[in-house]
Amino acid sequence: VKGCRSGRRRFLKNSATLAGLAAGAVLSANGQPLDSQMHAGPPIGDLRAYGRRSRFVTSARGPLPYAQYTPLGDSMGTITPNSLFHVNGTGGFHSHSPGEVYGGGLPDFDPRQHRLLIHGMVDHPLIFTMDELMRFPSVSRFHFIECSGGQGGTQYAPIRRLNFLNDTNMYNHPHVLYSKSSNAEWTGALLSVLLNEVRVQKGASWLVAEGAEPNRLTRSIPLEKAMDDCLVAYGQNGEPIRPEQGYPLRLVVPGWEGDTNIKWLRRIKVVDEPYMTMAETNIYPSIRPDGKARWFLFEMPPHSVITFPSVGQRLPVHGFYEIRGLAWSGGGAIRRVEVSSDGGRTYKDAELQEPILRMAHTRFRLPWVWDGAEAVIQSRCTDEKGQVQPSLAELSKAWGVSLDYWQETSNYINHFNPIHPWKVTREGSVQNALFA
Ligand SMILES: Nc1nc2c(c(=O)[nH]1)N[C@H]1C(S)=C(S)[C@@H](COP(=O)(O)O)O[C@H]1N2
Ligand SMILES: [Mo]
Repeated sequence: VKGCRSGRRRFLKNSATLAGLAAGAVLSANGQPLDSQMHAGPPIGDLRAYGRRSRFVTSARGPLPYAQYTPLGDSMGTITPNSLFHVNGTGGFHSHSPGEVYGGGLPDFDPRQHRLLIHGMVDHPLIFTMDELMRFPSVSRFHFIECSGGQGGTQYAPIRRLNFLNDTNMYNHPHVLYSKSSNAEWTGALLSVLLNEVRVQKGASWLVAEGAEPNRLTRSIPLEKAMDDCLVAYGQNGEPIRPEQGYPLRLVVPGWEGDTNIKWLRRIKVVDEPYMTMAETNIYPSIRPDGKARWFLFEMPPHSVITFPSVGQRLPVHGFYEIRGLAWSGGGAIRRVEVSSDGGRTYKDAELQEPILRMAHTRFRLPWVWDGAEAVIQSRCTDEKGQVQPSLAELSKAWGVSLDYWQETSNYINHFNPIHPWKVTREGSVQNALFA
């Protein structure tokens, strides 16, 4: 409260001075005259037809060149700007499945040439052009897409082990909370409408979706989900889907493992069994220490993280702060987020920012006064199914592994969603405390 009050008093004092002064001598909250903070900006002729952000804004995907995760630590609200949306499949170094290698550069499909084929167990197989797809009722929905996996082991471990990166020192990157989960408004046709158009035959129960890039990532999806809420999307946050996200067409499978959201979608085959593709047999069934693996665990579990204060950030003074974060779940809407500032001993309910949408990032916040002592802050969310985000200890118990397993294993790990503690040091820096 102290820092807060003194800041407020100074503010009031400045306002009092203001009353007796001519405009122009106004002081800003940091005590500098306002006019010294003004800039002429670029000449109007330099403004491009397609806008750009201020030259003072530098937030970027990273840590490049190995990964292109969303800098969630810099996020505001719930929408991920298209330029900062997580990108999977940049090929080579970071790729962990053949499907994730584009096979030479970013795909560059001409929408006039692009086609979607729907065939298999249907009465009327059809090939759709983009124009034809756009004539179907156009639905817009907010959904997160989160890569479900990361690899354990030592090589590039800080990148591959966690959905939330914090130890990027070894790559000499600036610290920021990176995430493999991004959130956008997707616009497209409902897959169910297209499937009704081709008339799915009796006995069909799955479909196989395939991307058009050279490696043709392919995944099997239950027909039930396809008929429920999947989108064949061409729009992302008010503009055509970005090439990195699958231009001109991608499948959006709300709340399910990122890699079911096939980008550069070219083919859907209606079938009566899963096809056991490379991605679903080799990558996404995470192998447990006892050698067993759970297959086709599609739905992403409840996940939340504090984005402020988070790794790489610094609290300049003691006093009032608003703890802010994001929560999401493949199980539906977020019902509750609790925040602790004492390492999980006690929790308080955070306020959820509306709109609270199903399978979408949800913003939460809680007022907090930092007294200058070391503090461990963390969030825990609950979704509409009543699923609660586990602590690392609870998650380890559920997997039947030790707390060290996650850092030691070279197995590919999926659905890693533990409560994520950040330590605020007495100097005000914020550090990862997950494995502390
Ligand atoms: N065609 C195709 N679709 C793909 C991929 C791919 O390599 N090729 N990667 C998948 C994976 S593993 C994930 S996590 C998501 C990520 O979507 P994003 O890059 O838009 O974040 O796309 C999925 N769709
Ligand atoms: Mo992924």
